[in-house]
Amino acid sequence: MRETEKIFIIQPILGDNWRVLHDEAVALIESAGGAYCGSAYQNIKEVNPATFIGSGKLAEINETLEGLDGITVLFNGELSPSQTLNISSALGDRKVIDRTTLILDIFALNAVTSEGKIQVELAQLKYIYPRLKGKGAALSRLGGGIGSRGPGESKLETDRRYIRYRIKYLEKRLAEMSTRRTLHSERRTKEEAKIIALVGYTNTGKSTLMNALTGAGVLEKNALFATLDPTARRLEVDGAEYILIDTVGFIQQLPHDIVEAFKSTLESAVNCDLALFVADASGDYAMQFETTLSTLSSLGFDKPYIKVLNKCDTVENPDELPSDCILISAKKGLGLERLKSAISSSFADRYTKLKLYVGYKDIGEYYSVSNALRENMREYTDRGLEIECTVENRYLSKIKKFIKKSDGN
Ligand SMILES: Nc1nc2c(ncn2[C@@H]2O[C@H](COP(=O)(O)OP(=O)(O)OP(=O)(O)O)[C@@H](O)[C@H]2O)c(=O)[nH]1
Ligand SMILES: [Mg+2]
Repeated sequence: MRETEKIFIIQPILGDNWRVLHDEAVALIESAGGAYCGSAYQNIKEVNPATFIGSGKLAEINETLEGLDGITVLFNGELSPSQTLNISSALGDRKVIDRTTLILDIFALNAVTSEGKIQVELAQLKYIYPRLKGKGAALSRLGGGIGSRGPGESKLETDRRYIRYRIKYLEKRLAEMSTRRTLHSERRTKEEAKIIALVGYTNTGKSTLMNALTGAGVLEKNALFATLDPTARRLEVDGAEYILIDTVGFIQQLPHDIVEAFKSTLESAVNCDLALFVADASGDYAMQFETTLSTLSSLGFDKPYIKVLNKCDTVENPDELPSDCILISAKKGLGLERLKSAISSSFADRYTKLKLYVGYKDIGEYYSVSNALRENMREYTDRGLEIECTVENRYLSKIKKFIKKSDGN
């Protein structure tokens, strides 16, 4: 087995959440199979275009690391190719990776299905491609280990033309897979089971909750991005059937190329009927909810959601947690009944059962709006159709004309 790679963090102090970003970087290093071995921090007022942080600070870090071989430096932010090169040179040609490269590396390690692998390779190649311009040396300096793993590993150093060709090829394969899935989900819509999506920050317990609710047996692990491939299971709540899906988690500054590559996977979450936003009650849950909402919104998400605070067993004063959240412990099985009633009432508040009357002359018009409702019963009478149906409230105005008055007309 390869010796565990030791990683030293350079943390720029920019904005007020640098501490959380730093602690996340330590967890990211562990999730990538590396060992955290220390940090240097610098207050940044203005980004130095050549080296991001100041050159004096870099000289100081170089001294600290002097004589320590085999230590990789993680710059906890996104670097341009020339910044990576310059920092590496200032540190005696040490291997330097940035936060994006590290996250891509973890994704590469954890991708299981062929779709997941393609998505990761695509994200990696898209990140690397513009970085191969001019002096492409930043890459070859990676020299194996963390930051250079993944499905495209052996090809990273080949030329831009090959990468361009490969990106096109992978995009085409992903599109084919996505079409197949759309067909699948159309069939599912016909079955009418509503889709509930577990979404949220990484490592907050989405998969543990999936297991607690459905006995799915999916991987739960104290690591970032343990889940990459979505799983779907049936879930029964108060006699109603739903499909619960567990999918990839989010993090602050999730690389754009990853969101883009995982768009097709995330589509199932974006198009759900209800989302459960899961956050860690013992962590910075406000930031976690905000990151989840903004990442999903960038993909067009506009569905109702319930905020769920998990890991409540680890909090001393759960009473102090925000009251608009459902408090649970997926691991201990606490609060699950409360969550189920919140799910039921979210749906109950959103749907109305109605009787409709459609005169035969209006049938064309009825069909043009009928996809907004679910027919439970239909009867043909002398003058038209009598229909019992369930309608999502936001579509009520579309079918107003057909709603049967209580006097029978
Ligand atoms: N104390 C405590 N730990 C929990 C609870 N729920 C989950 N965990 C732990 O949190 C860690 C992450 O759980 P997962 O279910 O894998 O989290 P996830 O959100 O699916 O994470 P990713 O798939 O990596 O994004 C595991 O070590 C779980 O055992 C809980 O209610 N209480
Ligand atoms: Mg998971």
